[in-house]
Amino acid sequence: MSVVQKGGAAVASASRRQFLKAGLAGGAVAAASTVAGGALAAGDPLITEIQDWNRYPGDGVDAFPYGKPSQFESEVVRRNVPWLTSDSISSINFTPLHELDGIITPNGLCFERHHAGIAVVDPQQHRLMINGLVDTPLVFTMADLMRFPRENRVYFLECAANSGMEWRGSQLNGCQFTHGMVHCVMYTGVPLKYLLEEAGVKTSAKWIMPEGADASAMTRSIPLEKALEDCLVAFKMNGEALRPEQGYPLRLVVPGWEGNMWIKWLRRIEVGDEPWHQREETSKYTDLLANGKARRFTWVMDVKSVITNPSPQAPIKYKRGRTVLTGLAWSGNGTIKRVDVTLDGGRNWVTARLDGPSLSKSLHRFYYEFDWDGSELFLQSRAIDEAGFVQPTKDELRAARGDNSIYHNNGIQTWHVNPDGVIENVEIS
Ligand SMILES: Nc1nc2c(c(=O)[nH]1)N[C@H]1C(S)=C(S)[C@@H](COP(=O)(O)O)O[C@H]1N2
Ligand SMILES: [Mo]
Repeated sequence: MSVVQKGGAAVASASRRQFLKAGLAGGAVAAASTVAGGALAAGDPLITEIQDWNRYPGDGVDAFPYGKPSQFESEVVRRNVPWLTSDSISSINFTPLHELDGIITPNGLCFERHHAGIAVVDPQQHRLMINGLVDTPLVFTMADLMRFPRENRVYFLECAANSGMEWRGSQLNGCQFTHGMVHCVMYTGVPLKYLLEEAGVKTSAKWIMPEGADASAMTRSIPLEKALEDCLVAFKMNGEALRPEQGYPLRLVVPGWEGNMWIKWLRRIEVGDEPWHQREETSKYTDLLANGKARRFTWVMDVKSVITNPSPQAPIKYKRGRTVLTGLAWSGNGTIKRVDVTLDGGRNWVTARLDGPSLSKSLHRFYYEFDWDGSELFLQSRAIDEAGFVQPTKDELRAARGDNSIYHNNGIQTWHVNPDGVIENVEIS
């Protein structure tokens, strides 16, 4: 749909009719509302003068053998919160969700979480071993792996610590920081099932333990059932080789489950009959409850959503009128069935419009178009997944799990829109 921003009135009104006919979710667009620049600005040099880019030829092909974003998009980058960790080797940065649209995260913007920095692994020298409770221990080269049938699947990866700083109250001002430990790409990889079948899993086997080739040698225990169901040994993201930050040349994909289990620089998979209780599944990534006990394992990333625009890093820059609200929803239980949004902190809810592919265990994009009257708003979104789970309020989460938790915060987020369009992270639940 093209909303005409400059040009003749006739064109503008035709497109206005289409715009209204297309049916906005929630409907209420006042007839008088105009978009910025709707009226022809007499004498605007950007219209009347020929600009340089319109006059001189640009760079030829091959000026950029590997293309990159426009120089005008230099603000669209991952960002770190320096006080969060003492160094950048075991640290985290965040996906700029407020700058993106659709459901796919561009490779260069996928958030990074490393426990010992980015391993630089030569694919020629990389090996994947399968050992433990198998008939034949095996070692695969990358070339060996290319001879197995592969699959292409779009999945989100969310760190269990995403929104962790927000557990006790609102902290960080921007959805990049509150919700940006999530990315969603199309993986190409070999189903782990084929590799385990090749080695011949013994009947006593119940668990696998993938291990990374980085200096943290990260290890996690994963039930064999999940390994056989939908895990992938992936070597491509969005069609090209994994980025070094994402585990080049090989990473484990564990759909719908917490990011920590998606071992990067995957070098070994041990098959066993019990979980190993490694550091990352005991002292870390477990949910400490009010009574001081911790949940043993919490694997699935529950239903969650966030409004990405408007939001603190994406304020409203006009006084009133036509406004596009958009955001992301996801669930480790499958697809998203519905997203509701409220402009008044939960008194009235309307159903948002889902647009784009609805793929199991991947990000979903929602929109709600409305006419802002310039008054203060309390924006929230609430997602419902195909299993019927409804995203909880933060109070509901704290009632169930107490104040000590960090991980697995899927509570409803509130943005406070001030009449001047400035937006803040607040909590009203
Ligand atoms: N080998 C290895 N795998 C790892 C990690 C790591 O530090 N080393 N970090 C884990 C954590 S905690 C998360 S959230 C995800 C992050 O994946 P990303 O860097 O692609 O966003 O990778 C996981 N896999
Ligand atoms: Mo993580």
